Amino acid sequence: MSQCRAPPNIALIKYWGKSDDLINAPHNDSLSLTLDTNVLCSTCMVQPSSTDEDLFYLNDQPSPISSRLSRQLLHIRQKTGNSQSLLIKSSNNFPTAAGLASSASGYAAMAGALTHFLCPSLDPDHCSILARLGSGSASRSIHGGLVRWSSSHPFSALQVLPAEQLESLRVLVLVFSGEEKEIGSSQGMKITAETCASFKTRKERAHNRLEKMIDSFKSQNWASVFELTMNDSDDLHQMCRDSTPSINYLSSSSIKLINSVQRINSLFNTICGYTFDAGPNGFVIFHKENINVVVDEISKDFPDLNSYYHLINDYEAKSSVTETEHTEIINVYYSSIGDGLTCNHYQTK
Ligand code: 2P0
Repeated sequence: MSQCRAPPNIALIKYWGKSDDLINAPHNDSLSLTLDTNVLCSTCMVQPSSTDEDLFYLNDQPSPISSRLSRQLLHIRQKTGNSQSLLIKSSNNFPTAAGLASSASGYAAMAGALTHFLCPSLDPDHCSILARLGSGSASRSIHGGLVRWSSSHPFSALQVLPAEQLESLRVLVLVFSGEEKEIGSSQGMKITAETCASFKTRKERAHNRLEKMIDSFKSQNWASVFELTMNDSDDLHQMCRDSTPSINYLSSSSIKLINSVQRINSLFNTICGYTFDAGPNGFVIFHKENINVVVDEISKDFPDLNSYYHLINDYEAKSSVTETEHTEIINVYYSSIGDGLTCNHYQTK
């Protein structure tokens, strides 16, 4: 049996729009940081099925095989010529209702376990392509560190910088809502592509920012990395609002967090950046030496961050921890930059 673990990733230059829906080919290149599997992770186990059918379990519950998983299965079977039926078990170490997309980590772990079980000699690039067939952003979770996913054929994701070169970077995730979003990202991308005027020049904007951001990472110009991150998040959410129907993924808490980060940056010379995906939850990126300033300032606007201080392991709480009512924040994750997919093979009896 093969078992793989994969983390989520957070895009600094966002994937939004597809040039081919069937294979999740992206409209523009994107750039992401891979999170740490010790904090957030999906696990997938693949072994031979005891029946003639493929069987799938999600979080220990028998579940139907989604069209996305079918696409992965078809692809790997065509590639390997191996058609044995499989038992596939996938689970997340974070609650499905945590308000965080589990598709990137989930489909990356599935791609890893299917590849590892059926064709261990396939290279990680191919694994990334298989992950993409499940969910576009999953292609980036195969690799660790800073990852670029290309919008040119064969649309694979490649590592730009390994995690060890990003050792002091941290991502603080503030979960504001666990509710299902009204418009999922695939649908949101389609609406934006069809109706938003500024989408026509999105590819160029994303490309310019991405090239500048890679240069900024390499020259360790962190203020520029954080500025570009915020600009691209703002770009995505402006395009969504300018679509018909207008899509608003941000909540009043997200806006408040944007204001907190802007205040921190005006007081301390751009030491952090915010970014938001297709939902209200906030991701704040900074270096661990700035943790105290970042957390202290954000706590002024979000007093209930107090009760999560124990999860923010670099933070030295200066004030006494007071249990406050959880009015806005429903969960907090604090992650360093991780190494991506890991796989193991076990002999089953
Ligand atoms: C990203 N997002 O780059 C962007 C930013 C959301 C906002 O990738 O249809 O779940 O499965 O390819 O990967 C979410 O989209 O979409 C996403 P599919 P996916 O992270």
